[in-house]
Amino acid sequence: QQKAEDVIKAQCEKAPVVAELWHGFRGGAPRAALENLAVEFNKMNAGQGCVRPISQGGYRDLSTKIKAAFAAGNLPAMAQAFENNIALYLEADALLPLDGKLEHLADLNPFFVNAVKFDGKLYGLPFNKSVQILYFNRDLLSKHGIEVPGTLDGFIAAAKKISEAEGEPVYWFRPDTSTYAYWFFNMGGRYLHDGKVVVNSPEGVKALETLVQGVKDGWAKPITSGYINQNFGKGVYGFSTDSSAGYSYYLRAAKFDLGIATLPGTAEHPGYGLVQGTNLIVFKDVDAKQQAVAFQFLNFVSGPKAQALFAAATGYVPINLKAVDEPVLQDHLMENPDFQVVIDQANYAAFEPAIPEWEQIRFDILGQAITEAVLGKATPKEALDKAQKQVEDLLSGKIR
Ligand code: FGO
Repeated sequence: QQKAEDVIKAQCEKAPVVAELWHGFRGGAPRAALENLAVEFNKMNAGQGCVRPISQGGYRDLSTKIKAAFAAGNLPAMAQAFENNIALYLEADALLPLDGKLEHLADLNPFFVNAVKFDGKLYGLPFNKSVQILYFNRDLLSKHGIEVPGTLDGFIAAAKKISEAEGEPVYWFRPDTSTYAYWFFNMGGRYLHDGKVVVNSPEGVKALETLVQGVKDGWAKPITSGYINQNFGKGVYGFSTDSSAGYSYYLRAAKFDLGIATLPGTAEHPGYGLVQGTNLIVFKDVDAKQQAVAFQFLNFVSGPKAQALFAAATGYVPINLKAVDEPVLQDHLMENPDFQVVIDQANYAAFEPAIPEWEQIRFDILGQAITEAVLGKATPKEALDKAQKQVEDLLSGKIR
């Protein structure tokens, strides 16, 4: 079988119009699923135009390259973008509104659609949107007679109990803004207070203290290099709170019975999971023929069938609400009933702020603070207070 990338190359050589799609998938099921959609689209659209997905590295490499392309004037027709990336690109007036262009809009998850509206206009198509879920080692829970925890306290208690019995921490986490968001949001935290970004709220300190204390108390293990699924085998894995888009990677790497569940929250409802993954955007300063192909592609990939295929292959949330009625997704749910977790968790989800500076804040400021505190280089309060100062300097234009 020919590699999808080579098929696309051949398809685009013959096409009168080539619309590039810059993305941040390095490989694995997400990249394969995206390329498969492009192959299908290009086949249908033969003789008219083709879409060529181009990996730019990871998500942050992608936004760096897009910013460079603003200056160089070599923007693609389409790209993936987080909500905060959209806010940033809008400062450069670089995006085409999608209002009136999306065939499936009425069927798309309104929660995700709402997140890509800026000043009442639609600037993105939610495409590969993920939500955090609870991953767990079913064998380990059975061994210790522990049920899947439903509440935050129950979660900590379960992690403690198994960790004590195993003699090592079984809740694995990456000390980053994503993992932290789960604890932060479920302890009642929010980042925006009357339009001001606050990263050192009492809830923020409490969330970070919980992780730091978890490490000290021996139930939480920081994974400082690679994804969690890349570290299986290096100890006893029990739980993680991670993106649903990791599902294919986790399944492939796990030598144990992998379970997934909605996040521990309260007695009344599941915990809130951070929404990650990206939207597709169309750039303004690009040939109209390419833009026309881009719009056709957006309509293709947001259809129920394409979304059913894409979600089943990856663990991303199907953004078209009709995707669940598609035979592909019905069959997938029969074979793997766990997938329902992803759909259910999408009802309990939360976003980080969609402000232009957020990417810088989440990695270079807040992310740094979280890592420092978890590694014991500062107390949670010290680390977050310092981060708050940096956020204020950044937003007031001092360090931009
Ligand atoms: C990733 C990043 C952002 C922003 C969140 C932002 C930028 C986070 C987090 C930093 O599509 P998602 O849900 O999941 C990714 C998907 C495709 O690569 O598969 C996941 N993956 C990949 C390989 C693997 O071995 N295991 C695995 O789980 C991968 O995480 O996006 C989640 C992880 C991070 O990239 O370290 O979104 N994120 N908000 N990145 N640039 N800007 O505002």
